[in-house]
Amino acid sequence: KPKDIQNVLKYINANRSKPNIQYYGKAKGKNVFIIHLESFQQFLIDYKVDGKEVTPNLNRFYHNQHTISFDNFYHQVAQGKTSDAEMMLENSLFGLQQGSAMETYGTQNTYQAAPAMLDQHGYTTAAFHGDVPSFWNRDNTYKSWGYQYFFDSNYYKIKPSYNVGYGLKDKIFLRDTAQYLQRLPQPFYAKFITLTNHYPYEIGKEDSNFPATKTGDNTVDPYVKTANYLDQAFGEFMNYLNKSGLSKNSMIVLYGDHYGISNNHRPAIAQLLHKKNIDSYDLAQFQKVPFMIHYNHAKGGINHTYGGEIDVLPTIMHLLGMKDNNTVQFGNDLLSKHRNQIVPFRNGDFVSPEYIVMGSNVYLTKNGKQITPNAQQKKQIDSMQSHVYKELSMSDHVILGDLLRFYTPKGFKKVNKKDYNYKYNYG
Ligand code: GP9
Ligand code: MN
Repeated sequence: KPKDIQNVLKYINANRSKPNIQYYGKAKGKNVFIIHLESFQQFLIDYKVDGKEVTPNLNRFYHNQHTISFDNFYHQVAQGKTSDAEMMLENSLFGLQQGSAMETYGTQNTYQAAPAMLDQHGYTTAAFHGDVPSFWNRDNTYKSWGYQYFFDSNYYKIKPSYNVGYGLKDKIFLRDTAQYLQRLPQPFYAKFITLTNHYPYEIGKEDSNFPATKTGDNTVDPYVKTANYLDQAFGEFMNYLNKSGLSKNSMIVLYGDHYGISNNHRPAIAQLLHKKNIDSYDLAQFQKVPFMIHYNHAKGGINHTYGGEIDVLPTIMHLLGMKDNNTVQFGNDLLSKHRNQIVPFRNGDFVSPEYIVMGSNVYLTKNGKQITPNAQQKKQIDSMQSHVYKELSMSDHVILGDLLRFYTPKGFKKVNKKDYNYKYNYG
């Protein structure tokens, strides 16, 4: 068993992509903001309802010349939803086929996660979230990942009007976060998990008068309203970051964790996308979520590389100028020039610049045509498919076998969970 990790490392080392010198280390020493956009899909970017932009602030950010924006970035979550996204983003390990790895393997397993690595590079690390700490077993998992602080809902003064759905409304959450943020020694790595744009997409008139869509599907139609509210909250937070000067010495990273509209709503999705019918190709595209990176003077623009949540950590590490020669991470740097662009979904389907494979259906990515692969195409697709299964099963092996306990990368200090206590002290 301890030997298994050596096989994993061998595989990862053979597949690692080289950093792009145009970007490597360009955000070195900066604060890092990870802003989790709940249930936020890429199609919302520049989307209009009744002629009005749903997310004007995010759109502006997306098109800013110093934002590196990705338009072929996919979520890769399964049943663990938010927790799968967190697992991928902070460890570059896939979530599990079933359940939530944070719940079943968050407390006991050994990890070499982003917070621990950045801590050891002199960063203060903190997570902020307006829900109870036990949701998705965050209170335990974050210790395994080495978060120094976890500001959960107990840290926020709550009035009845402050809550909707799962917890604190995004505007209140981000506003009241400043008091803690101001006291964090810099540089810090801080993640903010928003909440309001979550099914069932409830929001009062006083918070958003944005018009709902009119597909007639009640689950779908209010989605743009809470997305608009999230956008307002983001806009206000950016104002704060700009006014306080924090944005100057920070790298701001935005991502959508997963779809907000599930595949069970095909007729409504077709209407939203102004299409007569939608097929598996459209549904695959519909799994795109935003991924954006912004820092002062960044060489921005829309980047078309194909990637997903598994690729975030290597990308961030390279921007921060951190070497990843010996890490166990399954993704690869999205800014690298020569990278593997096969994006696995958790069920083994995948997207690539050439093919989109959904079950037994194969599509050409460039035009959405369904094909019956010829011999040569079949060979290509088979080899991509086995790559996908290999990655997923190796990652599963790391988590299910707790393999990282048998291996500590050079220069990395093992996390000791007992070092952390997130209990709010009501003193
Ligand atoms: C709850 C929140 C929601 O704290 O993060 O998680 P989700 O339902 O999206 O997985
Ligand atoms: Mn979520």
